[in-house]
Amino acid sequence: MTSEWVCDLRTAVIFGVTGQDGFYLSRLLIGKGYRVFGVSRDPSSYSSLKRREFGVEVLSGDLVQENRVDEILQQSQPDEIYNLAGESSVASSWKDPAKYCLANSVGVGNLLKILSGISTGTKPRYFQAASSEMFGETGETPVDELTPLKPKTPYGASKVFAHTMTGRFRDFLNVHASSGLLFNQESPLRSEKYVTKKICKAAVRIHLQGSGHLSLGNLNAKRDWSFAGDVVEAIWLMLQQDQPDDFVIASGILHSVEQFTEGVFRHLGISDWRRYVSSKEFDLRPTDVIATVGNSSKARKDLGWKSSTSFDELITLLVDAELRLQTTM
Ligand code: F7E
Repeated sequence: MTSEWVCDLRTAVIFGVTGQDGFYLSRLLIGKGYRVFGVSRDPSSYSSLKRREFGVEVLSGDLVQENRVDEILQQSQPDEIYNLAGESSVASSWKDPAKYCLANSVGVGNLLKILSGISTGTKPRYFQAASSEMFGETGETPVDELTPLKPKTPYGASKVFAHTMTGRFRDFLNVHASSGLLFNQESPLRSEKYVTKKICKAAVRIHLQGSGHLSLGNLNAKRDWSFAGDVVEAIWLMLQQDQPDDFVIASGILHSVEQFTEGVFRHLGISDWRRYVSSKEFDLRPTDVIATVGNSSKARKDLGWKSSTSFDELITLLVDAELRLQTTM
């Protein structure tokens, strides 16, 4: 059930406002009339971003600094807190597991502790960005909120702590805390560390220059990709529920990296894409989840949400944005 809010102006704090999802969520909330505080470890980098959303009040802060987090919440008095902060590259998490643990686990522990101690005034609602990487290898059978978590990577393990604590602070300390088990969400704002951006950038360059090469890892890996702009709608809807809960947010459809690559080149009118692409399985990370697909029935039923951008539409959106970027540079 969705709450009927009585106040006109709600206030939200977004930890991790500089990332892709931070941009789409702040745009959504500003559009809904929220006052939005965006927290960043480096606010000066936010003001130089081309993709910053105007109207966001940017504060400096890091979830691992408990006192600073406390100050931010005192200053902003939020109705809603969205935690999109942390380290997000699965491949890089092998190089520095402690950094991932600090950013993705310890910081969330700090925030939940502070929230559980708020006894007067507005008790903010909390959203935690969890990840499909927490499941580990699940094959082509769709997973849901009750599927056991068996992460294969330091990144996945760091997210399991945060997700589990979100549930326990909800169950035992009465925090209005919800966790979104987010499957891969993409947009033109992704960095080249992620496969969709890497493919689109190289393919557009090849299309414009007539030559070039794209070196990938495992082409057979399959992912459940959605558009980040759709995913932030689900994130917002989660905090509009009277009862906090966990929700799988996914398209429910698997595609391989090969299908994505082929689709990108096809959209650019290149059918013989294999001429330009090489692949080395597990060249880029010691192990990989080969396939993971989500069952979002609960989100559909309780939130009225579904991933509304199809795989082909997502490819079109990403490639056309990359074309615009490379032809105006
Ligand atoms: O890889 C394969 C790679 O790095 C997707 C993050 O948002 O989603 C993301 O994690 C697949 C993997 O994303 C290359 O091995 C092949 O199987 O785009 P990705 P990810 O690792 O799935 C989850 C849900 C998160 O929570 C994360 O924060 O593509 N792949 N060749 C490649 N991947 C990369 N990056 N580069 C390649 O050349």
